[in-house]
This record gives sequence, structure tokens and C-alpha cells, in this order.
Amino acid sequence: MDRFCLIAADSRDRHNAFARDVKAGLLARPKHLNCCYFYDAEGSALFEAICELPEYYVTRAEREILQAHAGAIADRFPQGVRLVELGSGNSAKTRLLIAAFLQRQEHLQYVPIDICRVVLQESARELLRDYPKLEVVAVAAEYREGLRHLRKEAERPKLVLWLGSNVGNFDRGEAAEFLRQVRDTLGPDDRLLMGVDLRKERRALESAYDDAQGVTADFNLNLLTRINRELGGHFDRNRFRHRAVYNESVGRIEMYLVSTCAHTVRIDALDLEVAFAADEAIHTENSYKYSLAEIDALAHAAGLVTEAQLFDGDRRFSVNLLAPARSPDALRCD
Ligand code: AVJ
Repeated sequence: MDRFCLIAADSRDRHNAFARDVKAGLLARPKHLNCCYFYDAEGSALFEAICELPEYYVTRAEREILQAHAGAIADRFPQGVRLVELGSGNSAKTRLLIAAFLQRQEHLQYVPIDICRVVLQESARELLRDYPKLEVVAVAAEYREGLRHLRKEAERPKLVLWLGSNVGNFDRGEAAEFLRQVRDTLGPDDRLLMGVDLRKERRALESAYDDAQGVTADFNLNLLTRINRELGGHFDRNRFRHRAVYNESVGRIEMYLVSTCAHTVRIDALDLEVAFAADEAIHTENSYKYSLAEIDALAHAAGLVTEAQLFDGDRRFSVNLLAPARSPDALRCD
């Protein structure tokens, strides 16, 4: 199929990185696991289920914004612009933008970058079926790898998408540093469209990350199942419970897997025995929330300026259109 191409990182390298990170994280105090490992095929499917939950307002709010503004966003770009998306997942909301651009230009190249190859392939198939004028260059890779891809093709006109408040998984300083690297791949007419979840009252946040049906708990616990399958782990999911708490002073949801009793877990491939005390937690995710001032500070620290800031009707979520700030050198030349 000549409208599709997949660029994938070496699966052996990724397996080794998983083994190394799990070992380091479970030997650390406090114990932690990197949230990028949530997204195996099962975890990605569970995340898609989260996006449909009544409590998880994030996806709905962002979709509402894109529905209202996709056309106006597309109007700002010249013919022939490409869409590059970091952490594209199933690209469901991106369809709104793809459709808007395809109403304005004959062809569109879309470059989804995601760590889950299964999801990339599946969603690319559906996109190509639904949009005959679309070309998909899928990149199965982590953000770091994705940045390398952006750098390689920096000079081609593009809109970079970073939706879903994926930025929330980074500490604030790391987020600024990552965004600065994204900015360095932007030409003067290129833009970044970034979805950022907003600070809000504790109750709404904590139920969004600890839903009544227990889908988020399953999503969190799936990390243990993945370790069992891929690394010969012997975790018993019944001995752990999901915990999500809003740490208001730093403005982030923290997710944990908490051991319900004192016990030891063997992981064969790591030749490791991990001891858990009763109530000992593994920290598995941070999801940072932003005030408007914090979004401003983030953009500024990354060398970006806000061209447009869009909200859903309840002002729970923001979509930010960001341009590279003109460097002092460029100003001097004018
Ligand atoms: C994909 C990182 C944006 O933080 O809201 C959802 C992941 N974790 N429920 C988020 C997630 C638990 C999600 N992000």
C-alpha cells in the first residue's frame, strides 16, 4: 500500500529498556514504574475505554474544542502543510483536524508517532479507508525517538499536535525542556497545537482517575500483567489495589499500585525478588494539571508564544496554538 509506511524502533532494544527500567524502578525507594509502559496492546485498549468513561472529562472536553475550532485552525495554514502528532493513540480526535485540512487541500500527509505499534497500524488502516487523499507515515517510537524524526524533516511545513494533555506526564521542568526541543524543529510558519488539562477541584480530578467501573484500576494493574507476561513476573493482581490522589500543592494526580499485604514477588527474567511491605506503593504515573499562568510560563520557558487559547464550555480543558518565539537574533535582522 503506497499511502502507508511504518517506521518502527527495534523491538529487542525496547524489550531491554523495559527490563532495565522495571528492575531499576522496583529496586528504588520509593518504588516506581514509568507510565510509558502502560501502553502495550491491552493497555492501549484500556486507555481507549478510559476515554469513554463518564468521569474522564478530558477526552470529551478536548473533542468539543476541536469540533468547534478545527476549521478555523486549518484556515491558518498554507496549502501542503503536514500534520505530525506526538502520542497519537487511536487518532480519534485528530480525525476532526484531518477532515478540516482535507477540505482545504487536495492531499494530506499525517505522521502519527506512538509507542504502541498495534494501535498505530490499526488506526492507520481505518484512516486510510476513510480518507482516500490521506497519506500516513506512522512512527512507532517513544517521544525521544519521535523528536529525532521531527528534527530529520524540520524544514518541511508542519503543524505538530500534542493532544490529550499528554504533556501532563512530564514534570513541569521536563515539559519545558521537551517543548523547547519541539520548538527547535519548528520553522517560522510552523505551529504546535497542545491540549492541556486545567487545574480544578479535587473531586472532579480524583473521580476522573478512579472511576466507578474500575477501568482505570485495570489500566494501572495491567502494568503488573505486562511484567508477568514479558519478564516472567509472578505478580498477583489481587494483592495490589489502585490508588489515585490529587496532590494539590504541586498540581498533579498521582497514581499508585499499593500492596495490600507484606509479600515477595519473583521476576524470573530479571533474576529478582522484590519485597513489599503492607501498604507499600509503586508510583506509576503523574498527571500534571495547569493553571493559565502555568501554561504561559511553560510556553515562555520553551521559547513559544500563544497565538490562540481555546476552551470547552465548562473551561475544564484548553487547546493552545503555539508559535516559535522570534529569537533575539531574528529581531535584530528585521
Ligand atoms: C494519556 C497521560 C493524558 O494523564 O489523563 C488516564 C493517562 N492515566 N487515566 C492522563 C491516564 C489514567 C492520561 N494521559
